[in-house]
Amino acid sequence: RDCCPKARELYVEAPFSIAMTTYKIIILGGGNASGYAARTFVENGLKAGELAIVTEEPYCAYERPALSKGYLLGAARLPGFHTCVGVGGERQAPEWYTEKGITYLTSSRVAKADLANKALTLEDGEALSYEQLIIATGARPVKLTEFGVPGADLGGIHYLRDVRDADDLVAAMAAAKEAGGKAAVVGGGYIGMEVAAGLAANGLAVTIVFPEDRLLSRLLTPQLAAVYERLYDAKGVKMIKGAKVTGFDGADGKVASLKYTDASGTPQQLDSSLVVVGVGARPNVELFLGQLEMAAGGIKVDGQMATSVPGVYAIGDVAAFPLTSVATGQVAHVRQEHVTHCRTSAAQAAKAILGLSPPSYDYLPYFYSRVFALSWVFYGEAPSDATTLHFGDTDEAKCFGCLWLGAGGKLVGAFLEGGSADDAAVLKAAVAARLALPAEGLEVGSGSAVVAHL
Ligand code: NAD
Ligand code: ISD
Repeated sequence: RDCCPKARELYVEAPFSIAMTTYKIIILGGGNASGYAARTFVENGLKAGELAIVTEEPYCAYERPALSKGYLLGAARLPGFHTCVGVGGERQAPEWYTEKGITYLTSSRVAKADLANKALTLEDGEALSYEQLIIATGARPVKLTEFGVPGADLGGIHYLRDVRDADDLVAAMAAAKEAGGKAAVVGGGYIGMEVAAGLAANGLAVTIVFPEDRLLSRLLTPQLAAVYERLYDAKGVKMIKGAKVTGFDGADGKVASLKYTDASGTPQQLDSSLVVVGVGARPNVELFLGQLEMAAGGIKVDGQMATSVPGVYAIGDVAAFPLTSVATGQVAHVRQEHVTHCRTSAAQAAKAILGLSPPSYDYLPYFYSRVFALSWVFYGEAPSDATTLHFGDTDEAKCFGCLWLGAGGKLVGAFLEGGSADDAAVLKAAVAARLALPAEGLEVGSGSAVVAHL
């Protein structure tokens, strides 16, 4: 502006001043994965001022799985469950980031990501630039409004993804209980099962409405699902299977009932002043469309979590990484919406950025859940064409499970309810090693007996 008349004119006329803050590393998205990446950077000598985390959430990273479990029971509240307490690590409350010289921009939504110019623009116009970028934008709940379901925008219809959603739900639960109201849960997956258990534990009359013939049908066999369904039944939770939600009715902008067609196609109605919807999640990729290669609905990465643009990495729910199937041995890009992948992919990207050249990402799919007093783990895959071997005492519902045997009797998946951490570790190792087992004649006793056999 001092030497060029045109620049001076532009400078004087510009309605705002353009200030660009540069960081060595920016993490875009402040979910759980960002906290785990920060931890790995700090463990490896990050210097003050090198890292910024930008998130639209008003909180520093926390262990998201708590929201559908302990949070609904009043057992988890911030700052108690900030990352990394989920693995017994240090609790990274906001002061932790300040002490480490990490800039944490909360309530800051990125409106534009210009990967060619290594620049991010926040909604308020602030501009940031980076040398290396980690994308950790996660996923958001699929909404029934996206399908044009009539009445889906009424008040009292909840989704659960972040602390704000959980706070809204906790307040709505209290109000519904006060009013002696009834709650409906749409979807029989992870959110459906965990939230229904939370609502019931809070004394609400709950009905789960879902299209499949059993709970968590993408994982549970009919035999396993039957055990959990008996438990829900015993807790007074009703289930409407084979149902398609067709709309909601309400008064004064607030939901009063849910409409659905039952398994025979007959229209039905269910009174409910509180509805929680858990019909899946959608990765947040919109900022990067046309700039990055995509796969499986997410951002395609390699075994270092590197995307198709040099210096840009993706981790957690949004990343589609190469995974070797335990069942087929084939490699395909997949996304894993699970906290363990969130943690390990975060560490992987941080190490890659630090030049530590970690071995290519090697991940064994793992899922877990806790409902009422029950708690299960699952390792590997549950292909529909595998031979399943159920074990344990499903009547007592204390310790039981299932093994999935693929080609050649190789163990490709294992589910265990109620076992010890040591039992789970044995199953994990057996699946990772694709242990060959005889489908016939295997002694299937209690969970522990099966583990001893393995
Ligand atoms: P999900 O995929 O586990 O379950 C979705 C359920 O909704 C299924 O039963 C599905 O058939 C049903 N559904 C789909 N469309 C529907 C429709 N139009 N009407 C009625 N039902 C419909 O997804 P979720 O439960 O919403 O969970 C969201 C995300 O959170 C997932 O990534 C999940 O893995 C994650 N999560 C995981 C855990 C855990 O691992 N313990 C717990 C909570 C959430
Ligand atoms: O294990 C889990 C869990 O309980 C979740 O809610 O993984 C999900 C994550 O929050 C999604 O990555």
